[in-house]
Amino acid sequence: MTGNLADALATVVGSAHVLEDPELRAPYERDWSGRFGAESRLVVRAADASEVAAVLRMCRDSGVAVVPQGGNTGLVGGSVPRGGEVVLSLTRLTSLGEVDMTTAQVEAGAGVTLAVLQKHAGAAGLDAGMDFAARDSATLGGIASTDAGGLVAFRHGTARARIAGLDAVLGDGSVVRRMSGLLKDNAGYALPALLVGSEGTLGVITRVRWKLVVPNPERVAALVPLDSIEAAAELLGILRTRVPSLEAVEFFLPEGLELVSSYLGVDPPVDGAAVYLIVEAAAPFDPTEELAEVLPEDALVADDTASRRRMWRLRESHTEAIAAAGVAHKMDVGVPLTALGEFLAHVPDVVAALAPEARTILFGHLADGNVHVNVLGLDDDGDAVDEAVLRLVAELGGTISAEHGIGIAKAPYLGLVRAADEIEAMRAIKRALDPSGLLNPGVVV
Ligand code: 2HG
Ligand code: ZN
Repeated sequence: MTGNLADALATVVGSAHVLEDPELRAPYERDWSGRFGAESRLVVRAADASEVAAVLRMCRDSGVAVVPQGGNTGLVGGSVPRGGEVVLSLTRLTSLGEVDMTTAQVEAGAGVTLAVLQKHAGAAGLDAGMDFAARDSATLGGIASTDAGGLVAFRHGTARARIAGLDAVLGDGSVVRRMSGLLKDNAGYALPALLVGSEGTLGVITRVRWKLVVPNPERVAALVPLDSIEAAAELLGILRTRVPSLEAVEFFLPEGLELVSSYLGVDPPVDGAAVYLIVEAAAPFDPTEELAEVLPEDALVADDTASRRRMWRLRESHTEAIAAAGVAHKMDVGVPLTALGEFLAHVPDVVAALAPEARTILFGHLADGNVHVNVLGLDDDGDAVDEAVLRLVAELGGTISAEHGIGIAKAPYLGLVRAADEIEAMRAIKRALDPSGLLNPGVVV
C-alpha cells in the first residue's frame, strides 16, 4: 500500500521529493519542542498549489491522513506525525511576488520564511510587521495557519492582522482563492479568516497575500530592571499611554536571565531585579527622549543596532537555552493583564506542588499578556502539571493558547476555555470542510 501511494505521489512531485528512508524522514518527524513526533508513512514535498491538491487527492483516495508542515518550528506537536500519516512539506512553495506599492501588499508562497519576507519587504522600503526568533525557518504558511504572534504583535497585530488574503486547498479538495487584497470585502463568510489559526485541520494554505507596514527608521530599546511584577504592570500602563512610538514590551525573570547568560557565555548586563523588561520604541523621529521620560533611571538604553541586538538576544535566546537544558513542557498562555501578577506569583507554586524538583521558567510578551511557561525536569507528572497550570489560566479568565496553537499538546484542554457549544460548532466546521478527516487528525478538535 505504502509502495503504491509513494509511487503515485512520485508521479506528481518527482521521486526525489517522496522521502521514505527513515533517515531522510527524521527531521520532519519531530518538532522544535523535542517532545512531539512519531514515524510518518512518508514525507512528500510539493512544489506548488496544484501538486498540493493532487497529493491531497491521492492521500484521500488511499485513506491516509496528512500532516501539513512548514518550517517545523512548532512547539505543540501540530506539524509532526502522530504515527503513520503522510507529512506534506510546503517548504518548496517559495515563490515571492513583487511588492505591490499601491496597497503595500505582497503575495508569497506558503514556504517563504519570515526572514525572506522581511528582507524582500525591506528592499522595497517596507517591513513585514512581524518578527520572532524562529524567523529563519518559520514559514508564512505555518505562521498563517497558527495565527502566530511574536515580538511586535502589540504594534502590528498577530498574523491575522497581516493577512489580506490567501489560497488554500480544503480537506474535501475544493479550493479557496482570495488574492484580491481588498480592504473591504464582506461578500459572504470570511473563509480566509477561518483558515488563519485553523492549524492545518481544515485546509492547506498554499499562498498568502501579506500586508506590509511602513518601517520606523529611528529605534531605541531599553533593558529595565524592576522590583516586582506589579511595578512592571504599572510601567506598562504608563508606556502604553505616554509613548505612542511603543513597539514591544517583553519580560523575563532572574531564572531565565541566568540560564540564557550562561548558555550564551555572557555576563548579564544587570542583575538583582525581580523582573526584567525589554522595551522597544520606533518612530519617524528619535524616540529616545519620549521613552527616557517614563523609564526608571537604572534602565539601560540601547540606541544602536549592535547593542539593541545584544539586548534582544537575552530575551530571544530563552527557547534555545531552555532546549539546551532539557525537554521542557511548554505552555503558551494568555492572561488578562489585571491577573498577570497573580498568575506569575502562583505558577511556580502550582508546579512545585506536583513536581517539587521541576524548574519553572517564565518569560514572554508582557504587553500582550502572553506568558511562555516552560517547565524543565518533568517526567510522569508532566500532564498533571500542564493541567494544573492551564486550569489556573482558565480560572483567571485567560487562554490556554496565545500564539503557538492548540496542536496535540493542548487539545485535551480546549474545554477549559471554550464552551461545549463552541467546540461542537468547531467540529461541525471540521466535518463540513474536511469530511473524511484527512487533515491533521487529533489537532485542535
Ligand atoms: C518566544 O516568544 C517564542 O520566544 C517561543 O514564542 C516561546 O519557547 C517558548 O516557550
Ligand atoms: Zn512568543
